[in-house]
Amino acid sequence: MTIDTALEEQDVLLEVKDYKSGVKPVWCPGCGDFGVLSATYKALTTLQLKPHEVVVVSGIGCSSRTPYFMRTYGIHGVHGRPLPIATGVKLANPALTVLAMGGDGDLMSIGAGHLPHAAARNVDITVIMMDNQTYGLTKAQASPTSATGHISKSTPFGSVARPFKPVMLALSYGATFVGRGYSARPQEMSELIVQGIRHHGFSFIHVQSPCTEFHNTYNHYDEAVDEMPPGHDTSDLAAALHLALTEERVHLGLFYRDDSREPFDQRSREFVEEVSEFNLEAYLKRFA
Ligand SMILES: Cc1ncc(C[n+]2csc(CCOP(=O)(O)OP(=O)(O)O)c2C)c(N)n1
Repeated sequence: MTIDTALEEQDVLLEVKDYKSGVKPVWCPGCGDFGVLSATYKALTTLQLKPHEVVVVSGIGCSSRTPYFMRTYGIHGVHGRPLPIATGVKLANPALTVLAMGGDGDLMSIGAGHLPHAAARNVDITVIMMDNQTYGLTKAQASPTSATGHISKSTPFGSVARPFKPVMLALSYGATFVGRGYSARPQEMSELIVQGIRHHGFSFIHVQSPCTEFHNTYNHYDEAVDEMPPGHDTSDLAAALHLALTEERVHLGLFYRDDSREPFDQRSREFVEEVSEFNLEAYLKRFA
């Protein structure tokens, strides 16, 4: 898709329609991913980001089709690899706003090994994980976030594994912005995405995004979701971890943020300057 840069150059107020590609989503009726898509359109509109300044990177899955529906740049990558691709895009052009969007299979299963590294490096990208607790595209195998006992095509006697806790993982890997949204609450999610994009560092937004076809959890989440407890201190990592481990309630909103750490793209620009003064011989002597 080409982006009409005439619109970009003018100083016009961008509206939600300006971020829509015109390709109609192929998701099933009621799919939670519609809520995530509309929250993302809304967030880009709030931030008035020019479509050519935004890159949406995904892997493979129903949720990973998102870039097709957005009038931004996009890369529909390979399964599990949105984070390395998004990291490369951000390092190549730090001026871009880079979103990595995918499912619980994509980011917690085949791509799980990339999350710790991207978070620990504090790459300035915003990850939006659409968690339906199943593999939707390949028709209902259990995923790493499926509940213990979950019956599916791949677990006919019930899943034996304990479900991953994505918010807890992101916090423990060192993500500097961690929040949770729910597809049925797109307005709140949109505000979280705005904050995540504004945050200069690695942002991880976990979204409970039910799959109406294979694992319809709307009734469960309508009842289970909750606001952040009053007075929750978003600079307190231990408090955030404690909330993330809570089984009874599913808290929505911002768990944690740390604005003190230097993002990776900034550090890597400094490397370029350091490399020009680098003395390889002297360096290697340290290890002789
Ligand atoms: C290397 C590789 N292995 C397996 C697949 C098959 N595959 C495609 S999507 C997918 C899982 C999708 O689940 P998720 O990421 O949770 O996305 P959803 O469809 O639920 O949104 C799998 C296993 C693939 N495309 N590539």
